[in-house]
Amino acid sequence: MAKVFEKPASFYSEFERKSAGHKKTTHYCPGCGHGNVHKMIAEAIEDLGVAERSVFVSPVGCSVFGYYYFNSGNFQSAHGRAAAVATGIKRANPDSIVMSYQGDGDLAAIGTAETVHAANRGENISVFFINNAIYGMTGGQMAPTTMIGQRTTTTPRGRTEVDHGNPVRMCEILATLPAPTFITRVGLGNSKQIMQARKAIRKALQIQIEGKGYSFVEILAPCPTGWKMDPPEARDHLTKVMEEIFPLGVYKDVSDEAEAGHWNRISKPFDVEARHAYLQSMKTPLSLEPVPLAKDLACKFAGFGGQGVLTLGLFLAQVGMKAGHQVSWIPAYGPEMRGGTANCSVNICRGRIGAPTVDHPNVLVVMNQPSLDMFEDTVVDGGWIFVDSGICTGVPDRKRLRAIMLPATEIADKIGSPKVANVVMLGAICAATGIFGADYVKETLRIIIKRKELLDTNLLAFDAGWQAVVEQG
Ligand SMILES: Cc1ncc(C[n+]2csc(CCOP(=O)(O)OP(=O)(O)O)c2C)c(N)n1
Ligand code: SF4
Repeated sequence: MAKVFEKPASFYSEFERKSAGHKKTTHYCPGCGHGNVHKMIAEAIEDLGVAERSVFVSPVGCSVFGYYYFNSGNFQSAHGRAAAVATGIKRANPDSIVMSYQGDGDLAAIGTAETVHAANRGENISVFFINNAIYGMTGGQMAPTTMIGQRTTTTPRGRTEVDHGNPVRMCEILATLPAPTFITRVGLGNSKQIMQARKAIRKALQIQIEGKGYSFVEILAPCPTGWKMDPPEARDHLTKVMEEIFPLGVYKDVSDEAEAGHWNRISKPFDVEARHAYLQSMKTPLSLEPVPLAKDLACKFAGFGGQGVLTLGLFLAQVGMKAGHQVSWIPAYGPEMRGGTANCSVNICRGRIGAPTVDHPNVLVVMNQPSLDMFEDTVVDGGWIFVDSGICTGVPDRKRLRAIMLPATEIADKIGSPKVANVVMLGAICAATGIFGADYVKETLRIIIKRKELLDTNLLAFDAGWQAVVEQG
């Protein structure tokens, strides 16, 4: 039977997103490692039969245009954030096969925190780390992996330990963590290494397909342009020099022991179950019992900057969190520090939160007229709207919405501080919706507000808001 060699179907046959005249070739320089690795990933995706489920997360760096080439789901993330973006995609779509593809500047400089924490959480993703010891895209500056003595545009006399520190070795660092399943370093220096790299890429994807957790494949790759070498010289440099500093090999592999869905429990430096039970049994004075939630809340809090609408959202989100629910809080600031508009979205849900921004709230609090004008129509039918009636001149549509008109700022003034108008509103929301009991919320405020005088004023404000709603019947 004839063997047919062709481009994998998970690679576009023509790169339509590129400009006219460049639809057949990649944008990479001759001899660049990115092209090789792209091809290996595309072949693996196809051979493993996951093309329809694959999502490729491109970084900022020379491979920023990954979406030109991969006929898969594609995301282009902000610099260094690929592992965080991949985490979000995977968690929201557990059936997807998510690849975080990153250079050394992206992964080991600006993105170090995301990288370490995604690995430490044992996210079920595959990370492909292209280490060419330089910032290729921006013209050859020093990278965290640049070697001692290596000349770059920012180390014209060579990197030194004293001025710049030693090259960062990511496999060695990540292998100290208990959660990752597979950590390996491979190279593209010769055909034997390329075969090993191919195998490692497949293995990383296979581990994810089986739900066994986090894989990290570091690939030593040539950058002839940044290194000022021709492609054969660059390959030699890779095997003769880079490998000494970055030894190839498997740094961690617990894939045989890993169980699907329990990947971050597989290597046990201590008895995880016993430790967890012990921590759960600790009763600190600050712990609160969970309370059930009758209805998911999607809230928007809006007003002038300085009125405390963001803090109001934060308080309610914290109460929801203490009560044991899924919560999110996303602020949106106007450009001015004070006097500008501000709003935030808060979700408090029994299940997973799909998107943190709230476009159609079932609870809206408006502390000024522009916010009432802007957001009233976005509230779902039958939703709640809380209006600071001392500030807003308009009246919401009471036929469509459940409206509470409350002079929150005036009430706060009487208590002694207009700043606690937001907590007056918090009291009103809890009283009207019945979402959380007064004692429970006040207990949470006692935990989160540390200064006694502030706490006392806030507790008074909460009670006043609650009372005002009770009096309205
Ligand atoms: C927030 C931010 N900071 C800096 C940059 C500039 N920048 C673009 S790519 C890059 C480094 C790329 O190097 P690397 O991750 O090693 O990838 P390579 O280009 O070598 O593949 C930098 C610093 C940017 N785009 N965004
Ligand atoms: S600059 Fe280096 S990393 Fe970038 S495309 Fe060229 S060879 Fe590849």
